[in-house]
Order: sequence, then structure tokens, then C-alpha cells
Amino acid sequence: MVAASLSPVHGDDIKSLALPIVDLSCHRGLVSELIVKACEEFGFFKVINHGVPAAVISQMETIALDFFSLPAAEKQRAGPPNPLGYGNKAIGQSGDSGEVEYLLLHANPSISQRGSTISRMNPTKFSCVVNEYVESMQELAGEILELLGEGLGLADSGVLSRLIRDSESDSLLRLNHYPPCYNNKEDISSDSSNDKDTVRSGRIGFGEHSDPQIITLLRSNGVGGLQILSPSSSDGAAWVPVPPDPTTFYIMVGDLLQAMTNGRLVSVRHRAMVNSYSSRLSMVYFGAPPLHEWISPLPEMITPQMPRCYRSFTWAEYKRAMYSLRLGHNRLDHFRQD
Ligand code: GA4
Repeated sequence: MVAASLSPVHGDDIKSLALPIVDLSCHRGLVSELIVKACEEFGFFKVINHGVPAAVISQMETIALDFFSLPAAEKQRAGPPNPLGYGNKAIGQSGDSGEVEYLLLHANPSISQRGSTISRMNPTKFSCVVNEYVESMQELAGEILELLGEGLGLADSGVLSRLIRDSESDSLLRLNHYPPCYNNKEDISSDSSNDKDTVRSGRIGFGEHSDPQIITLLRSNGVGGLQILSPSSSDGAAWVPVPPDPTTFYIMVGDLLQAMTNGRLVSVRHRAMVNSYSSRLSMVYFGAPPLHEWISPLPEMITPQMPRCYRSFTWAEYKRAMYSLRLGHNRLDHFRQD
């Protein structure tokens, strides 16, 4: 367990809290139990001993940094994001923005426009590195969902993992670059990995939201900025800074997993703050089902104590709703069972 402590940002309540860590090399039964608990309490946990080769991660990081260091005009050739492609500050289509530039790619190489848009770079090399990273993410996400299925006691424990392993899954890879946000001289002399820097900068890189998909796997460099909203504390919700750890992955429950578990697992609300003097790079895989897949609460998750609370919908329908709403909107509320 890790603990982080901080002072408030702009009047927001910031809390010290131990965040769950799951060691994937431990006994399977124990791991699946811990994953369920973390997803019920936080919708969030960190995985260690995840088995993703360090070279796959570092190659992806290098190529992402190469892309973001291209001249603005070159990067813009991969944009505007509609919704895939390169974006700078504008997020989505409903007027949201943040101190971030990003590249949003489809995880399926035949759908993504990767090669043609990453102009000045070597498109073949870029595609190879992305494919290798995405494959590792799909494998890790599949393994975590399989463990989750076992921990939840589902009759068919592969029902969740199959959705993202499907060859038509609509998963995405997002590369986010948060340039530093200088405020004053004091900022420049401080320790970059310390969350105090994100407090001092106080600028929002990516505003509060939950991820719409099934599961998110996030890896960032050693610069802090990610914060999660702790849902279930006696004194109300508070922002919890997540200490950076480039050797691990942060796992987040998405809206679809909340719907399929009939609200037992919670999609975590989170945001990214900008650090006062170091660039933050995050590489985020969003595991999603195929577009026409129906999403419904699983039968085992519906009990007399927990009656069905979401109606059935397709991922395509959910996506239409999410693009019509603002980033911070609680979009799952629109899919509650009457
Ligand atoms: C949040 C999670 C992913 O980054 C994302 C985002 C998407 C986008 O940037 O196009 C959205 C946002 C995200 C949810 C609401 C809509 C759509 C921006 C936005 C305002 C790629 C995703 O799938 O949903």
C-alpha cells in the first residue's frame, strides 16, 4: 500500500490515502480477490510484476516523445482529432479543453490512420512499436479481466476478457503530453516528481471524468499529475494524488464495467494536473468491446438486494451519448433502468 499527502488545490479537498497495489505474481486466488476489492472500493489499483517487457514500454515512450517533439505544423498533419488523430488543448467535440497535447489512435491497426499521419517519422517503425505495445496491453487487460471474472464468481469467467480480445474490439491508445506550466522561480527549483509541484501549478491538464470503456491501463513517466476521486470515504469524496511510478501500470474501471457489474464495481473519476516544471507523458490503453456489442448487467450481478439498475445498450449507442456530452458528465446516469 502507498500513501500520499498534500495540501489543497484551489479549494478542492486533497487527501492522503493508501491506494491498492496488486502483485500479479502472487497466488491467483488472492490476486483475483484483491482486484475485486480494489475495483469495488476505488475503481482503481496499481499493478506490479505485470510481465510487460521493459523494452516494449521504453520503445513506445521514445517514439511518443519523438512525435511530440516534432514541429507543430508536422504534428498538426495528424489532426484535427475527429475523434482520432492529433489534438492540442481541445478535448472531444463539446468544448472541453486542457493543458495537453495528444495523439489518439485506434488499437486495431487496420482502422488506425497511423502510418499516413505520422509523416516525418518512419511510419513502419511507428506502427510496429504501437502494435507491439497495444498487443501487450490487450494481453494484460485480458488477464486482469479474466481474474476479475474469477473473483466475481462468474459462471463464465471469460465473459469480460473476450470483449476486449475480440478482433473487432474498439479499443484505443491515447498518448498524452502535458508540457510544464511555469508559474514562478520557486517552481523551477523544486523536485519534479513531487505532487507539490502539481499543486503549485494548479492547472488542469485533463479535467475530471470517468473513462467510458471497460478498462483502462495507464502508464506514465516519473512525473506526478494523476489524481483520482476517492468515492467512499466517511467525510465525502476527495482528490487523491497518485504517486508516479513508471515501472507499473494504473488500472481504472470504466463505465461499461460498472454497468456490466450492475454498479458493484465503480468507474473511477480522475483528472490530470499539470506539473510546474516537468513534462508528463502518459500512454493510455482503453479496452473496449466491438461497436455493436450489447452491454447489460450480468445475471450473477442482479440480486434481490441489488436489483437491475442499468438498461441494455450497445457500445455504439453509448459512444454517441458520450460524444454529445461534456467530459465531466456522469453519462452512465442516462442508461439507468427506470
Ligand atoms: C475520456 C477517455 C478517453 O480519453 C477518450 C476521451 C474522448 C476523446 O478525447 O475523444 C472524450 C472523453 C474520453 C469522454 C467524453 C467525450 C469523449 C472527450 C469527450 C469530451 C478517448 C474516450 O473514449 O472518452
